[in-house]
This record gives sequence, structure tokens and C-alpha cells, in this order.
Amino acid sequence: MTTRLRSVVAPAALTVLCTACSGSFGMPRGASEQAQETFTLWQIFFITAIPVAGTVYVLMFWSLMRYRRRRSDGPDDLGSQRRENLPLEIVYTAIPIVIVVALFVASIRADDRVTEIVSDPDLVVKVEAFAWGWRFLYPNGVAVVSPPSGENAAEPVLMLPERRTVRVELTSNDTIHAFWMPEFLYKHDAIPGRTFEFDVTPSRIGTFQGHCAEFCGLNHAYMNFSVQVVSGAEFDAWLSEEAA
Ligand SMILES: [Cu+2]
Repeated sequence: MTTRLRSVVAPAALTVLCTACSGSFGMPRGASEQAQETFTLWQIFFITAIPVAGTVYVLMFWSLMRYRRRRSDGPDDLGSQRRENLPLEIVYTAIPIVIVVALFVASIRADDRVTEIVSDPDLVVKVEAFAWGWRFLYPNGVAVVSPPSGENAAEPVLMLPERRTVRVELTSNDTIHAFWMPEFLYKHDAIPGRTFEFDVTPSRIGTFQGHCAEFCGLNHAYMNFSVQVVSGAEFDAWLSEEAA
């Protein structure tokens, strides 16, 4: 192997190995119970893809080597172009169909669990998107609002309590925006005149990034927020302090 080829192959192989060993395959692990469903689905897809890719690459290289043109071949020598093997064809048609159906069922189930909303959430937060910021409305009149838009403006903080089910009621005041929390593996459009509801049950204390993920005009790029997950007691203290 040439030095140049080695310098490309070695880091690439190492990257694949690292993501595979950690089991996350390049995806954030998810910071909520709902995100766990998405993360597990991602693992199922990736693990299924490994033997599929392996089979395809092995057969491809085997065919290239086994049936390559040889020195002894004449200019018009071609192998038989009309061969068939019915059992083999049935097998290689049936296996992908089974895989696709299984992944489809797994996806529907995961989607049901991610979008499921409970009848009695612990907290309801209204999230309003506007050009170009966010307004988070909590009970008792507590509101967190983006400062006037600009490159260096401080990001509004969406405070959430750990291990409590939070109902988010999402809407927009003007144009279409999208509420995206990458670490929570969740994104939803915010559409004026419509309210979307979803539940999020944070499972990890920490500070995470949030963005608008729908190009909505001039200062879209600065339409960021942070999500701060704190313990239930800390959250209660924060809420009553803000209310006072
Ligand atoms: Cu935007």
C-alpha cells in the first residue's frame, strides 16, 4: 500500500471502528426518554446495514476479480449473458423485502413512541418562534424571550426539569420556523396559526444547543437558544424565583 493511500485508509478505518465500538455510530445518544427511541432505531438501522454493505462489497470485488478480462481472452470473448438461477433470485429478492418490512415496522413503532403525548404532563411550556428569536412561556406568567436579534446577542435559555414530562406547545408568530434540539434528536416546524404538541422527558442534566432549522429570513443564523436541564428541585426554585 502506498504511503498516500495508507494516510487515507488508516484514519477512515479508525473512524469507522471508533463509532462502531462506542455503539453510537456517529449519532448523539439523546438527552431525553423520547430521544432514546430514535437512538435505538438508528442503532437497529446501522447494525442491519453492516452485513448488507459487507455482502455487497464482497460480491462486487469477487465479481471484479473472478470475471476480469484475462490475457488469454480474445477481443470478443464474453461469458454467457443469459444465465439464470431461480432459487438464488428468489432468495435475493425475498431477503431485502423482509429487511425493508422489518425496518418499516420498527420505524412506525419508534415514531409512535416519540410522538405519544401523555394525558397529564408535569409541566406545559408554550414555545413561540418569531423573526428572529424565541419566546418560552411557563406557568405563573414566567416568560423567557430572545434579546433583540444580532450576532452577539445572548441566547435565551429553555429551562427544563430532569425526569419530568414536559408538554411543549409549539407555534410561530409570523413565518415558518423550526424548533430543533439536536441532542434531543427532535425537530419540528413552527407554523403560524397552528400549534403542535409534543412531550419531552429530559433524561440527562446539562446544557444543550437549540436552533431554528428552517431558513426564515435575514437573521435566521442567529436564531439560537440553549436548553438547560436541571434537577426537579432546582427547576422549582428557578420557576418560583422568576415568578416572584
Ligand atoms: Cu429560522
